[in-house]
Amino acid sequence: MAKQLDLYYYPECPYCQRVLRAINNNGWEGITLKNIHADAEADATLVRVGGKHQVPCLFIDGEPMYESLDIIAWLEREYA
Ligand SMILES: N[C@@H](CCC(=O)N[C@@H](CS)C(=O)NCC(=O)O)C(=O)O
Repeated sequence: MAKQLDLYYYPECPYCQRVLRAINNNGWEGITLKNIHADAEADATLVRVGGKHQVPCLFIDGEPMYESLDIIAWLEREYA
């Protein structure tokens, strides 16, 4: 079964832009985008589950992964 992938981000964040660019350039599909500046519940979930208020954060089946370069590297492997 496919993993549930949720990317917590906000548009003004350059590290988020880096991840979003990689997603768009590679045509990776099936990633749900959660804009924490537009979605208060997502903002709260990020801190409650992830433990810190930092974006980008990719939730992989509910498990948070921080750091844009780690996220891109993980996605490259997943979508290879
Ligand atoms: N090294 C991190 C840097 C991430 C980072 O600094 N994100 C900023 C936004 S650009 C952040 O979450 N700041 C805390 C906040 O906005 O509350 C990465 O590459 O993902």
